[in-house]
Amino acid sequence: MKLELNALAVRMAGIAAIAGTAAAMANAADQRAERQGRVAAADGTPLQGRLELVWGDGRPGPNRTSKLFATLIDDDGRAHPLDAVSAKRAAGDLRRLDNRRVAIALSSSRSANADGLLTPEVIVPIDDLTAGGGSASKAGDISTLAAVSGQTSWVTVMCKFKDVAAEPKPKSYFTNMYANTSGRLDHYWRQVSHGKMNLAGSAAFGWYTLPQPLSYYKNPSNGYLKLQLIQDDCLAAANPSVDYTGYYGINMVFNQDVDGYAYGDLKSITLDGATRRWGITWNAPWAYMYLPNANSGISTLTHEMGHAYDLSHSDNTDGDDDTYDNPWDLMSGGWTETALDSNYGLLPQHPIGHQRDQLGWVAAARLRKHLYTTPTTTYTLDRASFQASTNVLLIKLMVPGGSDYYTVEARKKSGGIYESELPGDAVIIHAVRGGYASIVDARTPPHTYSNQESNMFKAGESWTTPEPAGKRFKIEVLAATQSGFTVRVSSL
Ligand SMILES: [Ca+2]
Ligand SMILES: [Ca+2]
Ligand SMILES: [Ca+2]
Ligand SMILES: [Zn+2]
Repeated sequence: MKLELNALAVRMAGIAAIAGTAAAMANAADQRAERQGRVAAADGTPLQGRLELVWGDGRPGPNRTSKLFATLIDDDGRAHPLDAVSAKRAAGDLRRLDNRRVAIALSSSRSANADGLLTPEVIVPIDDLTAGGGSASKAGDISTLAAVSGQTSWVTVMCKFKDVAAEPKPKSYFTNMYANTSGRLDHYWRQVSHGKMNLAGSAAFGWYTLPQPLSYYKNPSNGYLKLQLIQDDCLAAANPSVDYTGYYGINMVFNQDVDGYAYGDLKSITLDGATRRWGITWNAPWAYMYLPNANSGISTLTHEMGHAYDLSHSDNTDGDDDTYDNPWDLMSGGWTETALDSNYGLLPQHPIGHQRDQLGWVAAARLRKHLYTTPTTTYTLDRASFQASTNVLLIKLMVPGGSDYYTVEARKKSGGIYESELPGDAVIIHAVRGGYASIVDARTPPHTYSNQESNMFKAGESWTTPEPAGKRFKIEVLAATQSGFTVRVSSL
């Protein structure tokens, strides 16, 4: 224990030193180039800039893996790829620092690993400091996502490798993917946002031939797609025909898989004379079309669009490294418990209530915040897919003395095509800790995949949150209704 405390003290001292140095640097911009030159020599001077994270989602299947690419963009616009494992360790919760201004102290002994990736020792946010207000204590605050509303048009850019002739689908396929008809993207996003946003004005362009063969876009040391390189070439190929400023996001579709991953991000790009954030996704054929005997289809492309709306994965509570084991969420499942379209493949299920809430899609009149001091209350909870309902859509149970809470929502298989393959009709509960949601399980230990009866609370069943007395809630499902459940919440 003593050793752990000592290690923490050393770490805290390091963070304080970086914060102090960063503040000094902000007042000495003219020295920046010189200092960054020294960073390249790894003398311990912090590097600063904007941190960019890109999610990589492995091809769907039982051993699906995720990948996180972390890059520091310095003030001269240079990209410094970071080793993600070191970066996670250095930041604590790396995901909270996405798109924030950070200072990074590199290992003094070894600044880059064998792949040429920088290996950070400590990463701290400094945007509060450079803004002249607040303090480092704000660093751990959960950032609130920007609400997504109105028209968010997307453009699909179809790019083929110079040495691969195949055109897996014609342009009409990608244009029709955006239709406001069942099983297509405009319809899906209108449904899950309860009409708060749409994809009107979306379009597709291509095929364009990339200037280089496939191997050129593959990192020889780790086999991964070179995301920035193929983005630059693909968007440049379409640039004369596409005015990117008219779109919220860009779905890049390629004619062959390079590394077994699809990617999605919300990132700052300069295009057509504008510098702003675009949603952007990188898709292999399995992420956008049906392939026989494969877990393929637009559930993955839609999941990447979720990342491009700034959503993170949800999870369950089994404690494994797999964040694809919550089949109730677009941002976790997507390859089981989803409907299948013979042309577009696997269709996405709805996002969980926590994701909807983050994007501003839960109407205030249908959201209930239940505090510990709130008297015992019975709620009429309707299935999350029921847009026209005036009953409760989402209950948040606020744990006293912190920012953690639980979400309670109802899901039904009768909620349209996207919900038709759900594990069942039930109330489901998520623990939201540090801003990230995990579906709870009444069984100990939790199931490794959360499509089980113990993840579903039905009439006559109840669950009590695990906090100590004085901080916990009991959730009782009293009865099923035609469109949901009645749920009683009491404090214990
Ligand atoms: Ca253009
Ligand atoms: Ca898990
Ligand atoms: Ca699992
Ligand atoms: Zn993902």
